Amino acid sequence: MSTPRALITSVEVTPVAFADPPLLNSVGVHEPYALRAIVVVRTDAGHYGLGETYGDETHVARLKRAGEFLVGTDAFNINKIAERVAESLADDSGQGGHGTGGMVTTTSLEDRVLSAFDVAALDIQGKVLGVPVSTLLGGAVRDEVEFSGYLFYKWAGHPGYADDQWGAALDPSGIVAQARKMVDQYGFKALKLKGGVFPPDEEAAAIEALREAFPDILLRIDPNGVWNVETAVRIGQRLEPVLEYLEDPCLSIEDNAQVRKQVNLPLATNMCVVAFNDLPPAIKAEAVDVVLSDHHFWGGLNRSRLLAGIAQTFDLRLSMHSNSHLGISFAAMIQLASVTKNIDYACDTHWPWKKPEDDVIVPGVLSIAEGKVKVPTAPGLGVELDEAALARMHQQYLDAGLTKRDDTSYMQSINPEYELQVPRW
Ligand code: GKR
Ligand code: MG
Repeated sequence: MSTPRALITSVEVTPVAFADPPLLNSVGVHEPYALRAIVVVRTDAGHYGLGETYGDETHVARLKRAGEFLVGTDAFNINKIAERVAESLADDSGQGGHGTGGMVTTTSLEDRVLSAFDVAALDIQGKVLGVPVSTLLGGAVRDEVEFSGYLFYKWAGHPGYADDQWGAALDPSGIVAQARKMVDQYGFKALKLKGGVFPPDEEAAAIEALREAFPDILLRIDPNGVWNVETAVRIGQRLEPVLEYLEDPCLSIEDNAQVRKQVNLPLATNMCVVAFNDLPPAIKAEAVDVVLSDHHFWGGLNRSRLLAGIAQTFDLRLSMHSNSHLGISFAAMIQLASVTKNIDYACDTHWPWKKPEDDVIVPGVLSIAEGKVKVPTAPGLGVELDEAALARMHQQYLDAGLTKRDDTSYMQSINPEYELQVPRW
């Protein structure tokens, strides 16, 4: 049997936009549309592979440039793809295009550009060989992946738009009502509250109200690093009896290390350990217990497997971080979680926050029931591109007129007094 090959003949990168509710966070509020970039890699034998990542224009420009460097490369050689991506970035200043609205700016440039191509190449490999991506990554250890319900403080609707189906959630009772809807609809067994929005004691009260309303559900809070050490220790100690883990109470490795010494809870992060070179100092400082992996900035699925190996070696636990995303990213997250034995917690997802009809994949494959998603078993990622939907969502991007995620400016357009502050409390 000859060695499989799949020569890349073209790479298309298409920015798309989808409706997003006014979700509040530590840097402002989500805009009416979230942006993503859809990567379609085509091969000489007529296969295509899909990738999805941030839609900020700087990132899109980098993806397009990297795509040009990949033509002629074999989709079975991801090491070569990584080399070509690095070459495409040789003269890059590294500024901008982080895709997180300024919340996390220290991810590796090469890894976040490589990620979408790693996923697309694996999708192609799976289609050529007739196996799911999970098989290429060493084989699924679970056939369903568990997700947590991701709660946000939010307004009833974007100013000037109709209210959305979720309603307002601006205090403990609003958060409990939102959680009730999420749990009824999706069956989540774990809930995470996006904090860093209101004074910490109010957010702690929301967690306590959730505990009372849902005695058996696992709870987490994530203020995205805007608490100082003193606040983080005080609130952390208050919530010791109710939390599964405390996520990014402070921003730096040093501050989180101090908090961890004084709070008897696992400390999780997707902000102070976001690249391979963060691991040695974080491990040395004993700053965190749980790394929230995210293939979009850890270099794709292959390099996320490497992270899982390092985590196992150094006795770190793993969970999974999410940003607003569509179905291609969701499929990739699910394939990765299905093969990662040491994911010890339900993974995060923003999936419930988007309208089901807002997607670029043929619907019907991915759905959350009982808090879990069945791992697709069709070749590759297991999802197919809907070309008409891609065109429609690209038009939505053009009509939205947004070129990058900017929660802060949007918030300031509504409340001119709003200022960024880290730490805020
Ligand atoms: O969607 O506003 C948001 C979140 O705050 C997101 O951007 C974070 O990256 O979910 C993320 C987190 O866990 O920090
Ligand atoms: Mg987080």
